[in-house]
Amino acid sequence: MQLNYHQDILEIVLDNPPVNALGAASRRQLLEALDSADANSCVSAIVIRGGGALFSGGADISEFDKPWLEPGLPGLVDRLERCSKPVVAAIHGICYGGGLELALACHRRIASPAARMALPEVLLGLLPGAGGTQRLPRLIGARAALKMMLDGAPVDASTALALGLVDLIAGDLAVAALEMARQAATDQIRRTGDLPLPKDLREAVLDARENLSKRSLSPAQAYIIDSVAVMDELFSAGQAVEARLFTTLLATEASRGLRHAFFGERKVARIPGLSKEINQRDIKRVGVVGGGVMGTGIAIALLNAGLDVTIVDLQPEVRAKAESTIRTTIQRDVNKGRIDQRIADARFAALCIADDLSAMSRVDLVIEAVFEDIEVKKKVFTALDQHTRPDAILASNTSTLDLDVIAAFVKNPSRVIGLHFFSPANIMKLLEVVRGRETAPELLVAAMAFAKRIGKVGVISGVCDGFIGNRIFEEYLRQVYFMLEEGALPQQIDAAMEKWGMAMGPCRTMDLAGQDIGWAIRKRRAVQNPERPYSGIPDRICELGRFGQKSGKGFYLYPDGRTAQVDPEIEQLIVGYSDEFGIERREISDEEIISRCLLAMINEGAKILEEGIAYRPIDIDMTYLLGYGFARERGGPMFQADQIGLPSVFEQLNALAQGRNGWAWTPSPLIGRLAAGGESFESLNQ
Ligand code: 3H9
Repeated sequence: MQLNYHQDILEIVLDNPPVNALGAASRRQLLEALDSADANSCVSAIVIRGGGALFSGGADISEFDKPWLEPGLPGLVDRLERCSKPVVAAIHGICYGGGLELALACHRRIASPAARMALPEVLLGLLPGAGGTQRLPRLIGARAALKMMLDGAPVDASTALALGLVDLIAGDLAVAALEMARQAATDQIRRTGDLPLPKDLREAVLDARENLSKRSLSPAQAYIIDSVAVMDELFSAGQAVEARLFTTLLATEASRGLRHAFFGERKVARIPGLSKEINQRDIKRVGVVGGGVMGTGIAIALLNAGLDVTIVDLQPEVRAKAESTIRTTIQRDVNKGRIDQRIADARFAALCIADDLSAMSRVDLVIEAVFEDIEVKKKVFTALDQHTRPDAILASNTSTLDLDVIAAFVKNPSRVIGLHFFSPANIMKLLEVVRGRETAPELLVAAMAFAKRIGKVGVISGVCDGFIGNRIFEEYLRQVYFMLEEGALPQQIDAAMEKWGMAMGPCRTMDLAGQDIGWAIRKRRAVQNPERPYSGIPDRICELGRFGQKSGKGFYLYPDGRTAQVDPEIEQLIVGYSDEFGIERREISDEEIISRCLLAMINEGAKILEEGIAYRPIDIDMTYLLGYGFARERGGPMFQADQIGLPSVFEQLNALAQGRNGWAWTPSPLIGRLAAGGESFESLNQ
């Protein structure tokens, strides 16, 4: 923390890079600075600003699972508000969470035009716990404050000014803040905590509660409303409730899961064992081979990120469809006010659609998104080898084929990498970055930077059938199908998993993805891994031509093409299958469904770790949170394993291995070792 004296004004500069988080050391220094300024008759006013590019990212989230160190943030913020000298918050860049709560306790606030302010605690399963729920409504009204706290989204400087969250916007912030402090020194101090209760308190709370019942909000959102609802003329009364609710939320699995995901999203970007010296590649022009659904989605994601895109497809009707889908999707963003026409036109101008791979001669990166057949891939990669610059990166979007085999189709396999997008590619945040045996390390660095550039999170996987995501999904589905033959029905399994936190149940997911895709994979695996058979139920469904949504029926009926409707024929088929194979159907509880699905994911995840396919458990968790609809509050399968406790996971796997289809449950030795050593998956995340 720096202290600068400008005659009688003390300027306190928060200095805790990279985000000026208000960790214990910063809090201590700030408290000391305030105490000494208060006692110093030469100081007539104080300015607090952030060093570097931002004011503050808030409380130090990494301290939340450790014992609290004094001074706590709520106490410090109160102390600041009680300061006998006026304090001005000079806000530039980000001012989030505890950082904004600090600013709220200052007596005046001035912001730079590009400043952004938010109380995003809700996104971590928390509420603003340093007086935010009590001060923000007093300052800007209960309705506006509830909105900011319930969605956690930032407001820009001009919105903040209109709301009364800041008093002034100034281009030359440092100078204007000193000027404001000088003026404040002659005025009476305005303390936010002393403001009267907001006039709209009752009404805003009632409306928010009504929304709560309509949309079933999260516990953090419910507590935010509760904390605002108890606001009292006596500030400390509401604050005490806020503190209690904050502590309660901090201990919930949801908040721990969300914080795990927050750090995980950042951790996966670090590639273990790679030197920081590796040069970044500049990727500006990208080629996409294949104009189908996947290629089109990838192209939209690239265009949205401002890249030049060349799509090559041999078939004129596919090219025409790709172009019209891209135009419609981008134009929809204009119609919805997300971008202006000028940006849309620039995106259209950056698109080129061609019928020959010679159009790839200038690109920095090619992403192949053609049919999942090794012979087709061979043709494409052999041609790309001739038509691309020797230093261009060649990426395959394959989801299940062996990347090392694909890389061998080109003279220099070190320039081949896997970039596995998830459908719809312009929406899903996950990008599985697959490192082949020969992939050059600099390509991994380039691919991870590229993922970030196009708004995705890259997770690195080694080569295996299905990589991280689909390989685990296979074991999940295997158990789902076994449970169907043992007594469950698709609607029960889907409902149980969705209630637990999956965005979509497994049977509905397969209907959406296309049952024929799963069928083709099962046929291939039946040859490659005959010792690991599936239940025959999904094959029976495919034999009836029920490929899911696209054919109007799969596990369910889709009368309108989208909404799943239970089909008694499927129940008959499933029950008939059990009879045919002499499998005695029994009641399967929702708990068993959830537990078997989860244990299957955990066990395969552990095997993937042991084989070095994933670097860390967090890579698996992020794959599932970002690509497979695993609820963020649940933290991912490996996080869940730690919640259950590895000794219990190991014991349950061993018990299952003794039962029906026990071969599918051979416990991962890694789980056994970690359990015996009293360790967790989290211990491998460092
Ligand atoms: C809170 O304030 C509670 C209070 O109400 C009550 C308390 C009693 N703490 O995202 P980036 C790290 S809750 C610790 O890549 P960007 C991050 O992990 C908090 N660390 O940068 C990363 O580390 P590494 C409410 C933090 O420029 C590095 O900083 N606040 C924190 O893309 C760079 O981060 C929030 O929820 C933190 N608060 O985005 C804001 N923030 O380099 C959370 C970041 O080792 N933070 N780190 O991987 C953000 O939204 C973004 O980080 C921010 C910067 C927009 C600030």
